[in-house]
Amino acid sequence: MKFLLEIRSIWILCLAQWASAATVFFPITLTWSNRTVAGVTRPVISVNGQFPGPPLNINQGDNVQFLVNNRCPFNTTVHFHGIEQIGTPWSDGVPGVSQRSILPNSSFLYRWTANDYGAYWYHAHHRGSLEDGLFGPIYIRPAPSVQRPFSLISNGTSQLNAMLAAERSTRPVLISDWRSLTSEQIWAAEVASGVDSWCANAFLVNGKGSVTCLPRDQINALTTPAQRAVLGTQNLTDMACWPANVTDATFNFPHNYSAVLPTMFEGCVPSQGPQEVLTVNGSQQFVSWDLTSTSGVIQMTVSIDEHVMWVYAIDGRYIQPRQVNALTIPNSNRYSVLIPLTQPRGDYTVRVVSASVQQLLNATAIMRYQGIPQLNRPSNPWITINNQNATANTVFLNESSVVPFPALVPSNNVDQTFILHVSRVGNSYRWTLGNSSYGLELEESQPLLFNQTAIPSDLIIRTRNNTWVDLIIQVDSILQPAHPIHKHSNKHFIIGQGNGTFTWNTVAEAVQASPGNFNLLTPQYRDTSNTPIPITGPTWLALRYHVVNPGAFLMHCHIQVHQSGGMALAMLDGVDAWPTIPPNYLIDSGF
Ligand SMILES: *[C@@H]1O[C@H](CO)[C@@H](O)[C@H](O)[C@H]1NC(C)=O
Ligand SMILES: *[C@@H]1O[C@H](CO)[C@@H](O)[C@H](O)[C@H]1NC(C)=O
Ligand SMILES: *[C@@H]1O[C@H](CO)[C@@H](O)[C@H](O)[C@H]1NC(C)=O
Ligand SMILES: *[C@@H]1O[C@H](CO)[C@@H](O)[C@H](O)[C@H]1NC(C)=O
Ligand SMILES: *[C@@H]1O[C@H](CO)[C@@H](O)[C@H](O)[C@H]1NC(C)=O
Ligand SMILES: *[C@@H]1O[C@H](CO)[C@@H](O)[C@H](O)[C@H]1NC(C)=O
Ligand SMILES: *[C@@H]1O[C@H](CO)[C@@H](O)[C@H](O)[C@H]1NC(C)=O
Ligand SMILES: *[C@@H]1O[C@H](CO)[C@@H](O)[C@H](O)[C@H]1NC(C)=O
Ligand SMILES: *[C@@H]1O[C@H](CO)[C@@H](O)[C@H](O)[C@H]1NC(C)=O
Ligand SMILES: *[C@@H]1O[C@H](CO)[C@@H](O)[C@H](O)[C@H]1NC(C)=O
Ligand SMILES: *[C@@H]1O[C@H](CO)[C@@H](O)[C@H](O)[C@H]1NC(C)=O
Ligand SMILES: *[C@@H]1O[C@H](CO)[C@@H](O)[C@H](O)[C@H]1NC(C)=O
Ligand SMILES: [Cu+2]
Repeated sequence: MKFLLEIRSIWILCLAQWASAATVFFPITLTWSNRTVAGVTRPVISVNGQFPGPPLNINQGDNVQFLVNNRCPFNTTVHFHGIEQIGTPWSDGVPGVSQRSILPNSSFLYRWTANDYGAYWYHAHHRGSLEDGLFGPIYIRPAPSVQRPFSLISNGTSQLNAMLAAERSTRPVLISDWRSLTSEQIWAAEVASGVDSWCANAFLVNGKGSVTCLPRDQINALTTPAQRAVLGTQNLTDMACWPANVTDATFNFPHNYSAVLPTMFEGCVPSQGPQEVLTVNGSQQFVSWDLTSTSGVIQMTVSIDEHVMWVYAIDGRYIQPRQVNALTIPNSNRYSVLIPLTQPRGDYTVRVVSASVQQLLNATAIMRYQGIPQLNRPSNPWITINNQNATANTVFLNESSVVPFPALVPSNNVDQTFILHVSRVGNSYRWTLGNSSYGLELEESQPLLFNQTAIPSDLIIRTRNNTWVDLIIQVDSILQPAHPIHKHSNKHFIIGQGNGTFTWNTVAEAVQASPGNFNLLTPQYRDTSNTPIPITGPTWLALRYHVVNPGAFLMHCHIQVHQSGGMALAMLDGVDAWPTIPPNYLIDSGF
C-alpha cells in the first residue's frame, strides 16, 4: 500500500514534466494455467491473462516502473533483454545475481530508465520458464534528435515521410519455438536421461501456429547434407529431428534413453492452431516490423513472399540499411525491418523455417494488404522449408556486411582478455562458459550484487569501470550448434571470429598473425552474438566491450537448455565503482 502511494506521487511529479521524461507504470500479473497453443493444451505462464505478454511501448528517456505480481505456484524473475540498466543493476532480473527470486504470491518492482531507443523484450529469467510463455515485446521510440538511417534507403520526400511514419507505428513480430512439454518436464527428462533436448514441436508467430508432421518421404527428401553427415545411416525422426543418440558416435557420455519423453525427439502428433494475419495498408508505402526471436532452442529464418525487407536496426540500434529477402535470427535478437508495400493487394505468406541443423521445422503467417484483393494465386516463396534459396535471386542477410549507423568503433587499447571455453562436461546436457558449469541451483544463492563471494570464484570474472574487455569464446568440440551468447547490461562489438583454437594471448597478437579474422573498423554492435558452428573442429568468437555500468551481470547462452545446463558466467563489472544498493532492493521482495 505504502508502495502504491509512492508510485502515485511519482506519477503526479512526472506528469508536470511530461515533455522531458514520463514515468510509466506497467503492472503485470503472472498466472499458471492450461492454455491451448499450436493446438496443444499444456500449462502456460500467462501475463495479464495473455500469451504472449502485452507490449510495453515507451519513449526514450522514460522511467519505467515494472511491477511483477507472481501468482504462479513457483518462483520467478523478469529480465529486460538488451536494456542496459545504467545505474539500476538491481533491476536486471537475474536470480542469484541481481536479486532474490520472487516467491509465489509476492511482488517485485523493477525500476529502470529507457536510455536507449529501439526494440527489446522482457522475459522470465528463472530456470527454464522462458519456455513456458513468460515473454513480451518492449519498444522504445527514439527521441526526435536521434539520426535515422532512412535516407540511405531513399531521399524522396514522400518515401522518407512514409518510412518515418512506418517506424512510428512499428509492430512487434515475435517468432518462437514451442514445446508440448513444460520446461520442468524437459529439464527433469534431461537429468534422468543425460540427453540435451534439441528439438521443438512448433514455431509460433505472435503466439500462433500449428504442429505439422511431414510425411516420411518428404522428411527424407529434405534432409540436408549437413544433417546426413551426422545421421550416418539413420533417418531424421518423425519430428524431422536428429534422434537422441546421434552424438553417441562422438561422445561417450552416460545416458538412459528410456527416460526420454515422447515429443522430445520423436512422436509427432499434428494439431491445428490459429494462423497469425499481419494486416498492412498499401497506401502507406512501408510497414515496419520488429522481428524478435523468443526461441528456446532453434534459430529461425524469416522471409515474406514476393517482398524485400530493409533491415535498419539490429538489437535496437540502427545499422546502414541492408536489402534482403530472408534473414536468420539467433535466439533473443531483434531485427527491425522496413517492408516496401509495392505489390498488388492480397495475401502473401510469411515463412519461418528452422536454420538450426538438427531439425526441419516451419511455420507460416499471412501478410494481408487491406482492401479488395488483386492477387488471386498463392504467393511465391524465396526460401524452402529446409532453409535453402527457392529462387536464383534470393538474398539472405550477410551478417559480415552489417555496419552500425552512425559509425561506432571500439577502443584499440584493451585492459583485460578472458578466454572462455564452451564445452560439454560429464553429460551431453551439462555445459561450461569458462572453466566450470554454472549450476541452476546457484539461482537461489545470495545475489552477487549484494555479496561478491556468494558463489565459487571460477564462475565469476571481475572488471574495473571505464576499461575495455575482450571476451574470446572458444568452442572446444564439434557437434555444437551456433550458441547465441548474450551479455547482460551494455552491448558489445563482434570484433573477430575464426576456425581452430585461439592460441594467442591477446587480440592484438591475433590481429598481427591473422588480420583476415578481424574487423575493428566497422564491427557489429549488439547484445547477443552467435558463435561460429564447429563443423570440423573448434571455432572462436571475439567480443569487445566497454565497462560503463558497475554491477553484477550474467553472460550466457540463449539456448535455454544450455543456460540451464550451466553455460553461463557471472560478470562483476566495475568492481572499483560498485553501486550502493537502495535499501528497498536489499530485502526479499524488493520493497
Ligand atoms: C492442466 O490440465 C490437466 C488435465 O486436466 C490437469 O491435471 C492439470 O492440473 C492442469 N494444470 C494446470 C496448471 O491447471
Ligand atoms: C524460491 O526463492 C526463495 C527466495 O530466494 C528461495 O529461498 C527458495 O529456495 C526458492 N524456491 C525454489 C523451489 O527454488
Ligand atoms: C497464493 O495465494 C492463493 C490465493 O490466496 C492461495 O490459494 C495459494 O495457496 C497461495 N500460494 C502460496 C504458495 O502461498
Ligand atoms: C541521399 O542523399 C545522401 C546525401 O547526398 C546520400 O549520401 C545518399 O546516398 C542518398 N541516398 C540514396 C538512397 O541515394
Ligand atoms: C530411412 O527411411 C527409408 C524410407 O522410409 C527406409 O527405407 C529406411 O529403412 C530408413 N532407414 C533407417 C535406418 O531406418
Ligand atoms: C541409435 O539408435 C538406433 C536404434 O534406435 C540404432 O539403430 C543406431 O545405431 C543408434 N545410433 C548410434 C549412433 O548409436
Ligand atoms: C532409466 O529410465 C527409466 C525411466 O525413467 C527408469 O525406469 C530406469 O530406472 C532408468 N534406468 C537407470 C539405469 O537409471
Ligand atoms: C510447413 O511446410 C509444409 C510444406 O510446405 C506445409 O505443408 C505446412 O503447412 C507448413 N507448416 C506450417 C505450420 O505452416
Ligand atoms: C540457389 O542458389 C544457387 C546459387 O546461386 C543456384 O545455383 C541455385 O539454382 C538456386 N536454387 C534455386 C532453386 O533457384
Ligand atoms: C557471502 O557469501 C559467502 C559464501 O556463501 C559467505 O561465506 C559469506 O558469509 C557471505 N557474506 C555475507 C556478508 O553474507
Ligand atoms: C570456417 O570453416 C568453414 C568451413 O568448415 C567456413 O565455411 C568458414 O568460412 C570458416 N570461417 C572462418 C571465419 O574462417
Ligand atoms: C563508469 O565509467 C563510465 C565510463 O567512463 C562513466 O560514465 C560512469 O560514470 C562510471 N560509473 C561510475 C559509477 O563511476
Ligand atoms: Cu548454447
